[in-house]
This record gives sequence, C-alpha cells and structure tokens, in this order.
Amino acid sequence: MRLSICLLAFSALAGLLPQQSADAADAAKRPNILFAISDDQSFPHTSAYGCEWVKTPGFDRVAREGLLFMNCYTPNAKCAPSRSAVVTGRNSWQLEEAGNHVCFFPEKFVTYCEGLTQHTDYFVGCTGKGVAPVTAKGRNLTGKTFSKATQKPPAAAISNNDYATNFEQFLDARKDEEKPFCFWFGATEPHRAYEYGAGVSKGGKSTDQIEKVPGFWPDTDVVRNDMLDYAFEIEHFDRHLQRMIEALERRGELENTLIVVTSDNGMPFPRCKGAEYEYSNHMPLAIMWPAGIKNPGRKIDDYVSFIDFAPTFLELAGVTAEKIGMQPVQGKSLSPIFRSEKSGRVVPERNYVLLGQERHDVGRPGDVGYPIRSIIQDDLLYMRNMKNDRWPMCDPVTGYLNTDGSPTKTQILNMRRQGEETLFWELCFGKRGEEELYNIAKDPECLHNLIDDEKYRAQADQLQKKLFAELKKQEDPRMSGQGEVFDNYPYANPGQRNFYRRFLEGDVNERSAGWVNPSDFEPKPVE
Ligand SMILES: [Ca+2]
Repeated sequence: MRLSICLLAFSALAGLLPQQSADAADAAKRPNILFAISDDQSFPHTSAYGCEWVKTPGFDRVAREGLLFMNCYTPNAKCAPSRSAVVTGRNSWQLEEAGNHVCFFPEKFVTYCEGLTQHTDYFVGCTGKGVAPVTAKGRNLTGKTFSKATQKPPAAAISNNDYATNFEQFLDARKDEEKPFCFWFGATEPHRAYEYGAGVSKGGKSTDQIEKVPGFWPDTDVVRNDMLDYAFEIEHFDRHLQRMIEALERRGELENTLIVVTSDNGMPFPRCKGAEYEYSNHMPLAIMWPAGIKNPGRKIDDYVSFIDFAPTFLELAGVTAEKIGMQPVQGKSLSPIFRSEKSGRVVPERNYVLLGQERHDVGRPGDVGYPIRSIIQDDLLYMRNMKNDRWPMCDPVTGYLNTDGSPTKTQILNMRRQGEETLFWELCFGKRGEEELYNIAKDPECLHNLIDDEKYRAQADQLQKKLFAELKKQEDPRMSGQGEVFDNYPYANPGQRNFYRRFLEGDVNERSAGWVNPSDFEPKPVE
C-alpha cells in the first residue's frame, strides 16, 4: 500500500517536473518480474484447477490474488523448444535450430533476460533450469545463475537446490533496491526420475485419491503410484514458490512484482510430454501483480501462448524487442487482460492457438524429427502429422526415446509384448494417421479421433486452412518445402548423434541413452 501511494505521488508530479524526473517516475512504476516454471507438469494438476491429489497452495494463492488462466498453451511440448519460445516470444518454427530439442542456440536470438541485462537497469538472475538442454557457449540465456544454497531434498531424485534461498541471495545481491529485478525460477521438478512410492511414503498420499486414471494408460497400482510420485515433486516446486512469495511480502516488494507461474510441457508420461495433445501442450498458468492487475481472482478463458510472456515483460519494462537487440516477437502482451475487469473471454482476438514440433530426442534413422502442426479453436484440436510414416515417439528398437523412461511406460510396453493389451501401446507409441481431430471440451484426454466423422469434415477443413495460412504468414519452413532444415540441424550432444544407426552397429547399447529403461528397447522391429 505504501508503495502505491508513493507511485501515485510520483505520477502526479511527473507532469510538472523536467524530463529526467518524469523518466524516473515511469521507472518507478516498472514492476519486478518473477517467472516460475516447473519442469513437465500438465494443465490439470494444481488444486486451483480442482485436482484432488496435488496440493498447490502457492499456485492457488497466485491465482486467487491474480488471474487463473484456463487456456494457456506451450507451442511445443518439450523442454528446450518450449523454453526457447518463452525467452524469445517466437514460435518454435520461427526459431531455426532452437526449434529443436538439444540444439545449438543461435546467436541471433537474444533472449528477453539477456536484453534486459544488457540494455536496461533491471537486475536479472535465475536459479535452477534455464533454457535447457541447449548449447549456448558464453551466454546466460536466463540471466546470471544463483545456486550456492542447497538443502537436503525430501526424496531421492529431487534437486538439492534451495531455490527460495537462492532467490533471496539474488535479492540481497542487488546493489540498488530502487531498481527493478527480473528473476527466472526454473525448478527441475517434476521432471524424472522419481523415487518410486515417495508420493505415498513421504507425501502421505493414497492411490485411491486419484479419481480417474487417464484412459490412455492402464488403471493399475504401478501407474497410480507413478502419478503420486509426480504429484509429490509438483508440491516441492510449489513449496519453494510459496517461500519466494513470502520473502517478497516480508521485504515489502510483493505489491509491484509480477509473478507468473507455469510449467514448460506436459507430464513425463506416455502420450503427454513430447506429443501434441491436451496433456502435452495445455499448461497451468496463474499470474499475480497486486499493483497492476485489476479485479483479482478472475478466471480467464482467452487462449494464451508461451510466446506472449516475453512481449508482456518487455512492455511492462518499458522497452521494445528492437531496442534491446531481440528479433521481432510473434506473441502479444497480456497487459489488456491485466487492465480489464472481466472474467471469461476478455480479448476477442485471443480465440485460437497454434502448436507444432520438430525433432525432440533422437532415435530414428538419420536423426530426423516428427514434424506436427496443430491449431486449437472452438474446442477443437486439429492436428497435421507431416511425416506420419515415422514413429512418433522414436523407433521401437531404440526404446521409443522421445518418451522418458518410467514405470508406466515399461508396464504399457510389457502389456503389448505379453499379448495382454495393445490399446495403450497404440495410443502412446503407435503410428498415426496424417490428420487427427479432437473435441477437447468433451474429450480432454484426446481419445476419440473425429477426423473420419463426416459431421466434422467441413470444420476440419476450415481449421486446416487457417492453420496453414497462419504458418505461411509466420514463415514456417514446413510451408515452403524447406522443412528438412529441422531434420538436418545437428543434435548438440555428440554422444547421442545418430543413436539409431550406432545402436544397430553395436556402437552404443540399451544403457547408453540413460533416460529410458533398458527393457524399453524392443528386441525385434515392430510392424
Ligand atoms: Ca520439461
């Protein structure tokens, strides 16, 4: 409150003072920015969205004292390309090599964190996972790292980074507390691996709290435990978020801090992370900013994309992309939503969102990717699988490397091999048609492909036309016959380049990749 009065006084004087002081008045209004991003968390899994088996008081507070977004999407559901979209404000098909996972991050794409560091008086820093995994030698893509403080993790495979203490050390390192800050909090939870059974043994959860297991996995004890172990890691991220909010409150800085809480891609389970369905790209999002968001507590139905974060931050910091050396941004600032008092649909133009992917993890002949482009509008998800002769989650003989190893994955693979059930395998790992269409309002699990239903053909055609027209405007190489550039960019980790060929030649083995179970490698090719 004290800060607001001070700002009002500044603003009132601004018209009467010489230019330098007017600039100082504007500078005083620029908010601090705290961007909190978990690693691999799907949309439904916070208590604010009604999930019973994940408790997220930190996220819920941000939503209650700010805005809860019901339709936020990452354009690309894999760590590196999703984060690259956040820091550049551009879709992954506009990012050259950075459209791929494990890339050499191009020099030309200056991030908002670098731009604010180099061209403004913002104090910029980060802790935990930034834009990763990518190679960007000599650059701090998300600002200077603060990671000295550690703590004993609550379960094996949870990071020992004491994120919240590192945030406070960042705040303490500011020489001038009058200058705004911009901080990136990148938790490595709930990324795998997990301590099996920790959700029950350490989180006090029980498998019967899960009201429903998604229909693309078997409803077994193994899968339910895997889900609870994931939940336990989300709660770890949330505890650090709560501590950061409390620290800001204690320091009297909560009022003018924009806090954005989201994740980078869907849960690390089959048919989620690395795919392009609701559980893959639909992200949790809550934003608070007491000094700048009107009528807090609203729920927003507008479609929002990760490319909208950077332009929001730039606008509030009082700079343009050009001014701080960034390439032009594709996204649009969210500030009209902040300034509105409305709930539901606020900005009419925000009525659709575009998704896409290229190469994620390797595991196909020639290190090619699995190109997809999609559009979501009017409750429909229209998807175009552009090379649907390829294996979506990478080749079976190299263990479907684009799906992280997990008890759930291994159980689904075993069910097919043992002739018990093939439906889950087909949904999670099988080849797909060229087009898919889902009614995500009625079928958020994307189980019922409507593409062959004549009732929907006209709508599907309209969506396809709009998708391609938008992609052409955005100069997507896939729209001009140049799509193979994405397949030809080198995978930045030489140890995994040409994994498929080297596996067949005996150069690497089932243990070499390191992120799937050795038994996930199919002993024989799958037809
Ligand atoms: Ca991730």
